[in-house]
Order: sequence, then C-alpha cells, then structure tokens
Amino acid sequence: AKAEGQAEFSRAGIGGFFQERPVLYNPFLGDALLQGYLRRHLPSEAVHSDLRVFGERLVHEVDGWGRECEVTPPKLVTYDSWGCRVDRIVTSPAWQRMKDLSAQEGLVAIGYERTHGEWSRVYQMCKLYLFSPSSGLFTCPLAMTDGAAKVIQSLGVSGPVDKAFCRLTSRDPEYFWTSGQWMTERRGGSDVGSGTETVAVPQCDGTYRLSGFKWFTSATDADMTLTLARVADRDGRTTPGSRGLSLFYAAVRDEQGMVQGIEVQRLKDKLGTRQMPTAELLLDGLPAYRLSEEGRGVACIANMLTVTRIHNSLSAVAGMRRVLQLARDYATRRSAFGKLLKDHPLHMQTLTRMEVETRGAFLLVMEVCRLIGREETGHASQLDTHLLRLLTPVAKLYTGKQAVAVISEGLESFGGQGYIEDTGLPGMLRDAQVLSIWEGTTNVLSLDILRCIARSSGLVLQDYFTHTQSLLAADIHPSLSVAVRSVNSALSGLKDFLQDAALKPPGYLELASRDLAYSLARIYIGALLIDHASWKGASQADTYAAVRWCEKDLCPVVNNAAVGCYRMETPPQDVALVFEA
Ligand code: UCC
Ligand code: FAD
Repeated sequence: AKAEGQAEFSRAGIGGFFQERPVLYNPFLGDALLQGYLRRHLPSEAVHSDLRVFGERLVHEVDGWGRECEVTPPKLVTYDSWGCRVDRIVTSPAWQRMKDLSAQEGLVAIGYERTHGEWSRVYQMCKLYLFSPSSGLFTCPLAMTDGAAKVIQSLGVSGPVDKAFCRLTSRDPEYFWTSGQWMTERRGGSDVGSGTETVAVPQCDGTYRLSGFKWFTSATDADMTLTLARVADRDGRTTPGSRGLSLFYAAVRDEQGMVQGIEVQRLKDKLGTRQMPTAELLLDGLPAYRLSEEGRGVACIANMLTVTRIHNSLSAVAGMRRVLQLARDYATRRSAFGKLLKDHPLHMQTLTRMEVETRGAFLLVMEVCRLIGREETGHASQLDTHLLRLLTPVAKLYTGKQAVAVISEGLESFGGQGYIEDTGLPGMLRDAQVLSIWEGTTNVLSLDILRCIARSSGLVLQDYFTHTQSLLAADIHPSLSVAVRSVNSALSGLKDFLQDAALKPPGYLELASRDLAYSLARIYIGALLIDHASWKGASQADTYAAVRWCEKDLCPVVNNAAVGCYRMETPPQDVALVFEA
C-alpha cells in the first residue's frame, strides 16, 4: 500500500498498468479453416482427436521448448580439454526433446505409415503445420529427413540405406534419425551443376570417399546426409556440369558418435534460424555410398527438393497463422483511443488482409500435399502428377514471400512490443526471411517453372487450366459469382499472354517468369478459395475470404506485359539504372 501522498511513479512504484500479453490457445481449435478442410476431406475422428490433443501439448509444453531453442543456440566445440579435435555440435536440451517428440508423434512416420491412404500426407502436414511455429525450427531437420526418406524409398536401393530408411521413418526416439541435405558449395547454391567441386573417389569395396567443402549444411547435428559429388575416374578426372553429379548417402558419425571424415569449420552467424546449427564442412575422405546412377545426381535428389519445398511452404503458412492467432488475441486485450484494437475498423481491415493471405496460402499448400499423397499411393492421374510438379515451386516461392509480408504486418499489429526480442515475435520475422532463400530462391524457382513447362511441351499448363476451371464448375453460390468472374477473366488473360509470349524472342519469358509464377499462384488460390466456399459445410467467412482474395490483381503478368515490362529494350535499361553512379 502506498503511503499517503506517495506518487504513483516513484522509486517504489512503476505504475499500476501492465498490458496483458497475447495468449496462445490450442492452435488446432483456433483454426476454423484447418478444421473445415479436414471435415471436408479427411473426416476421421482419430485424426481430429490426435490434432486436438497435440494442440494442447504444443501450448502447454512444446512452445516453451521452442523458446528455449531460440535462447540457447547451438555451439561448436572444436577441441576437447586435452586438445583432441572433436568437432562436436552442442545443441540445447530442448532441441533434443524436439527430436524425441518428433519420433513419438510420428511427424515423419505418418507420411510413410499411410494409415489414411492418399490423405496420409495431408494428415502429416496438418500436424507439422501446428508444430512448426512452436518447434524451435526442428521442422528444418524434419523436412530434410522426410525428403531423404522419400529419395531412398523412390530409388528402392538396398544396403545400409535400408536401415537408414527405417530409422528416418521410426516412431522410436532411440532409433529415430534425422538427415541433412548438403548441396550448396562456395561457388554456388542455385547452380549446383557448376558449383559442386566435391569429388568422390571409388574404393575397392564399391564405396566412395568424398572430399570437398560444403558451404551451408543445416541441422548439422543430423545422423546422416544426402549429398552431391563428382565421381573421379582412375586418373582423378571428373565430368563437369550437372551431368557429372551423382547422389551419395553418408552416415555423419561413427559408432562412437564422432564425425568421420569431416571437419566442422565453423557455425554460421545467421540473421535467423539461430535455434539450429548451420555449419561449413570440410569433407576429408568422408565414407559414402552412391545412390544414383553416375551423372543422375540432380534428377535423383529432385524428390528431396519436392518434399523439402512442400515443408518450406508449410512453415510459411504456419508462421502466418501463428502471428495472426496472437494478433487477434492481442486485439481483444489492447486499447487505444478509448477502445479495444478489435473495435477499430482500420485495425481489423489490416488483420483481415493478413487472414485472407493466410487462408489462400493454406489451401494452396494443402493442395500440394493432397497431390503428393495421391502420387505416393498410386492414385495420381497424369494431371495430378503435372500439377504436383508445377505447383510445388509455385507454392514454395509464393508462400515464402507472403510469409515475410504477413509476419512483418503481424509484428506491427503489436505496436512497439512487436519489435521486442523476448516477446518471441521478432524471431518469427527473422526465421521467415530464409524461406525465400533456401530450397531455391524466388528467381531460381521461377525459372524452374519455365523449364518444367517446356519439358512437358506445355501439357503441364494445359492441365493447370483444365483443373482450375474444374474447380469453378461446381455448384457456385450467387455470392461468389463476382469472384468466379475475376478468376475466369484472369485465366483467359493468362492464356492470351502465353500465346503471345510463344511468338516473342527468347528471353521474353525469362523476364516474365516471376510474374508468371505469381499469376499461377494467385489464380489457383482464387479457384481453391471459391471451391472451398462452395462446399456445403463452408461458412460465411469462407465466402468472404474468397471474394476478398479475388479482388486483387490475380494475373500481374498480363498487366506488366501490357506496360512493356518484358520488352527486349528492358534488360540494358535495367542494368543502366541499377549501375548508374
Ligand atoms: O537449402 C537447402 C536446405 C535448407 C534447409 C532445409 C529447409 C527445408 C524447409 C524447412 C522449413 C522450416 S538444401 C539446398 C537446396 N538447393 C536448391 O534448392 C537448389 C536450387 N537450384 C535448383 O533448383 C536448380 O534449378 C537446379 C539445381 C535443379 C538446376 O540444376 P540443373 O542440373 O541445371 O537442372 P535441370 O537440367 O533443370 O534438371 C536436371 C534433371 C532433369 O531431369 P532429366 O535429366 O531426367 O530430364 C530435371 O527434370 O533434374 C530434374 N529436375 C527436377 N525434377 C530438376 N529440378 C527438378 C524438380 N524440382 N523436380 C523434379
Ligand atoms: P546464388 O546462387 O549465388 O544466388 C544469388 C542471387 O542470384 C539470388 O537472389 C538468386 O535468386 C539470383 N540468381 C541466381 N541465378 C539466377 C538466374 N539464373 N536468374 C536470375 N537470378 C538468379 N544449402 C544446402 O545445400 N544445405 C543446407 O542445409 C542449407 N542450409 C541453409 C541454411 C541457411 C540459413 C541458408 C541461408 C542457406 C542454406 N543453404 C543450404 C543454402 C541455400 O540453399 C542457398 O543459399 C540458396 O540455394 C542460394 O544459393 P547461393 O547462396 O549460392 O546464391
């Protein structure tokens, strides 16, 4: 109690008002779209109950571990106290708990057990989507683990990798392994065909020894890795370019838990993803097994890229959802200008725009998960396979960018508190920034989309048009007719653009590729939102989200082409502008 006359602000008192913090509730129960999506496509009580229970565990247990991972980053111990080289990466106890939990909860296993048939991937990814923002970035090793399992399974190779596959997909924490994915070298991470210098020297027993330098290796505390190298012939010569690359499997540690044939040069000092070690590795005779035919390394690791890019997209949408869940709760607790934030229409407009982005991203990512699930269970038509190939990079590049924009807006919705480190919010933005860089940058994936269209002689695009139109053909409620018109008009604009582009000089489509990727994403998302809102169990909010999405420019490539963005004169003008001194 204050003595009479004592000021409220004095050495003994720091004021009476303390802002209530935003509260994280069960992320499954707080996500209407996730629940609706599952009710529609996977109405399994077992799945619903698992996600609900897991949601509780995340709030009461795991989210705290995630924070612990952030504030206890990994360290590299190069020498032991007697001067012996040990190269040990020490992670926090919370990181270890994440590994055990991942096994127990089946976060990789569910995708391979396939208890729910073609919907098993959707189930697995929904669980990972809930886990991701609380995971202290353990979703990164899980993504690579899942990708490695997929590669091993699809190659059907035998030998020590059989055992590795069982470990990667195990639910037993004692037995469970994680994998790395070492592709990037100092000369280049996008153009691995030119950038890879690592050499694989054949041994008498059919194995190889790898020597080279891997410039970025994330979650380097992993048990095994998949990596690329060039097989040397008897004279030590290798084949240059992508055609010289083969895919290898290597165990990272020996029976005693010591790295074998590897020197950990240092850990990267990163903007974000600090919870997780990312190391530079000197490979100095690392024992390895070749998994692919010689020269088929890139084609064989492509399955891993598909899976890790899907995980990347999932993390992006999960980050958006988490910041929104916190922001909407905060809007019910924080007052400004005499009323709660939730009662300021402009604040709610801001949150609505974030919500629409997040819903659209969610449906796009689930669509890719649906497609991979069909492919893996033998249900995929050629159309499904084409869509999976096209939409994987589309989703990765689009959601990676959306995540940064939405999470940044999310931070602002907390005012100054959004900038304060120990709220946990700034880390979300830092971590989001990597999503458009690793696993293929936005430009590199835009070009990948062009290549995949060209390789299919345009069939991939035909299937894109066919399927998008079929999503609009269902029984559409009149309240959605404006949205349907927008998507249809964007689709026909896109068709006209592509016909025109086919007649343009080489280089035209390259300049247009990024806008083309955005157009493919926005149109497809529009169709998915309309389709979801047309489902009999949909809510009014579903309809509203579809309508709002379709108000945006769904086909930026058409407008940019109209103003001459991709003309042949543009590249030299771009250079002159950027380099003007
Ligand atoms: O960043 C990394 C790990 C980060 C941590 C994990 C995060 C996971 C998410 C976590 C969330 C929290 S690992 C490094 C990732 N690096 C990249 O993504 C590389 C980016 N660069 C590319 O994607 C390039 O496009 C390359 C490397 C694929 C280009 O190489 P090439 O050799 O020039 O490629 P080509 O000629 O286009 O393709 C060679 C073969 C072809 O098959 P064939 O020979 O049968 O015609 C292609 O069809 O590979 C096939 N191919 C693909 N197939 C290439 N890309 C793909 C693809 N995406 N899908 C299917
Ligand atoms: P570059 O290839 O040099 O690209 C530089 C810029 O040029 C980019 O903006 C790119 O979009 C642009 N560009 C390149 N080519 C073209 C083109 N043809 N047209 C237009 N623009 C182009 N790699 C791994 O292998 N394993 C890992 O575990 C791993 N972990 C990582 C962790 C972190 C935190 C980070 C940041 C990176 C990690 N990476 C990892 C590396 C990552 O995959 C690469 O950084 C990424 O693929 C880009 O390669 P780069 O850095 O060589 O950039």
